[in-house]
Amino acid sequence: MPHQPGLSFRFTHAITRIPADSVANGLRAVDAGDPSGAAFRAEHALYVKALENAGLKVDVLPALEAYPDSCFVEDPAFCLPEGAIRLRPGAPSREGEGREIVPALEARFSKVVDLPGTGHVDGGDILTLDDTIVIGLSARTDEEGAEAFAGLLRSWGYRAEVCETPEGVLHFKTACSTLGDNVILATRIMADSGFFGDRKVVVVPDGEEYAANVIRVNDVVLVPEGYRKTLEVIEGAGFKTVVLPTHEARKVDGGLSCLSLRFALES
Ligand code: CIR
Repeated sequence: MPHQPGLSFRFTHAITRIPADSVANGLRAVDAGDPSGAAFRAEHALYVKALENAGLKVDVLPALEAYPDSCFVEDPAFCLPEGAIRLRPGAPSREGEGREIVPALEARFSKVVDLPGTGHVDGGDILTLDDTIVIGLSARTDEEGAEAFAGLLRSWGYRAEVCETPEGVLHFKTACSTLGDNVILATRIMADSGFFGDRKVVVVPDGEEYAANVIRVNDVVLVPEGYRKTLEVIEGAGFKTVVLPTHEARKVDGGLSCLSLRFALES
């Protein structure tokens, strides 16, 4: 795929979904207490505002009580300038979220297609760089899904690579993010994995691994609140930052990237 400067961080639009009260039943690896729907909605409102301040038009979808994890809209779909792809999330309780997000995709894209086959891919396992789209195999993204997704991307003219998400990491992007401009933010284990070739990797300081999930949105990097050392390394690498609370999302293994689908459209 030709290098598309800014593919990974130049956006015009985002789709988000308000957290439901049922988020208290959201999936999590370790129980650190239930998130509160009301407190999560307050944090979510700040998140939407930050995306708007970064220049995006944000579609805010209504809460879906039937799907506790449905505010994590990154997982059931994937968007590129030329079209959207409905994915099949790997957790059985989340599989129906793909169907629920289709109307919002159709409102923004003339081309909306399904992940071919019967395999599973969570959007959290897809890292878009300016020259490659990396798909991490994980407990949620299986080989069949990843290969079908990579094939679809290649048919659209993109370069796609499938690799292994390190053991014990929920999603590939739980442990790394693109800061744009060929710079990756990653935990030590991801930085040492060799996935990123000769790209510059900024390593998240020990003990702050949760802060590896940030999002570059146009001219700013959104960073979770409470990770001072990571904030310093990102700013030290020359990026402007905006800090946002993610305390409720974190209780159910969610981070900043999971809460939106971000894309660039011409109008
Ligand atoms: C889940 O386990 O599916 C949700 N509780 C959290 C999803 C986070 N999504 C993401 O990292 N893309």
